Amino acid sequence: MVTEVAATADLIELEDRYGAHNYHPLDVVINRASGVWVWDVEGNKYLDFLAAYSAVNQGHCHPRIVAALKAQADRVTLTSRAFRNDQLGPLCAELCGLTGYARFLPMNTGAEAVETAIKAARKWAHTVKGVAEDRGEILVFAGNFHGRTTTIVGFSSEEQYRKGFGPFTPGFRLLPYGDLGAVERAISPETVAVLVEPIQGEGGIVSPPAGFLRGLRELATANRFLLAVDEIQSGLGRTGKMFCFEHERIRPDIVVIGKALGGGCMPISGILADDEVMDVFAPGDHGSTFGGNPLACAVARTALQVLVEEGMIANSARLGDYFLDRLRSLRSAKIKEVRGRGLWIGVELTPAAGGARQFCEALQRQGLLCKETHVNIIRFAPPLVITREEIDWAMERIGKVLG
Ligand code: IF1
Repeated sequence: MVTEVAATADLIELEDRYGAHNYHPLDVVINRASGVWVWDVEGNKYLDFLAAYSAVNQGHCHPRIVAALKAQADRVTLTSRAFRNDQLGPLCAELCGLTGYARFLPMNTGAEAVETAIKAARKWAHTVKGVAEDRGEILVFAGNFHGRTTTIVGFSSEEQYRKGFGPFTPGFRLLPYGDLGAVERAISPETVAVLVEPIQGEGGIVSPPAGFLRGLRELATANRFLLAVDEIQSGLGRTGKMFCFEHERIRPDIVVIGKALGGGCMPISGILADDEVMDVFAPGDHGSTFGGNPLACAVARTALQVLVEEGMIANSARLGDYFLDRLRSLRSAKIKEVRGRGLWIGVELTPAAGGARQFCEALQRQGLLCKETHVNIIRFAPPLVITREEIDWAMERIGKVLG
């Protein structure tokens, strides 16, 4: 097969010249991918250790997911919610069967699903709990990342995400992550919900102290506010369980999902909740043109099936432990800490190491793609279909670059 291949430099130039400059990507131009591997336009092969920030947990171009995409694309792709389609109902039912929640509300991007959780919590507090309109307060945590809308960046603790984008939505209170005492002191009759990542991804793969989520659950129940857990990145197998909150054996009132729900093919997100919360939405209260479209729903149904049927969640637990052990046994003066859960691992470098970016660039030259977060943290999050041999292959290169 002869394809026209533009040179890397030309494609980068086009993007830099005609695209907005809101990213600083590694200069690798990918045009093909399969499983854990991707190829650039020059034919170089790389192991993908980012997995599109956990949106391709099932591996790139999973054959069953791509087949579902193609089959559905030939039938019907979009109806809007003004009419019904034959994929949304089955997806909702399958998600509820898998997770034990009563209802699912579909959106497209993660940020939209978080916005949906915020709207649900506020309206629940107003109509069910009796908090005065425009008074509800949502508790959030320093180091959070929940998306890029103006409401969401308004409660970010990261200066860059906010600067210049105000004025912001009121009604959020920022607390130290992992500090149950601070949460307890912040609770008032106007507390609507707590919104939390079970592990902070953008924050640097930061786990709260054991018992934090369980403590939030207890405070939410005792004080009658909602526990909303953002599982957009941590969910769908990433940490070795379907949801990260399962490690603490709790059940949130709202679960926010996205990313891997679309199997790396389609943007699809949403919230899971029971009737008391979901019933606050009446026709016209909320929605989205593309939300619940049959193409995304068909893909999501298959994305969930392969995740479960092909043992990807167990693989994440097993190989995550293995990978973590191997990284921890690296003796390197550059490494300050190795942490994570399942196949979601952060390697924090010492300040003296000179920043994580150069190591990501060095790993790229070795055939391994990963991305720094903040200045000193390299994150490793391969597709959940990775094998032990592929981790060994990666470890050889990581050892070379960090050793
Ligand atoms: C980018 C970060 C990761 C998320 C959680 C909601 C969203 C995200 C826990 C919003 C999105 C993405 C966004 C992406 C990079 C990525 C990211 F570095 F920016 F923070 F993964 F670590 N909740 N995370 O992680 O979902 O609206 O993007 O679908 O470039 O902004 P979205």
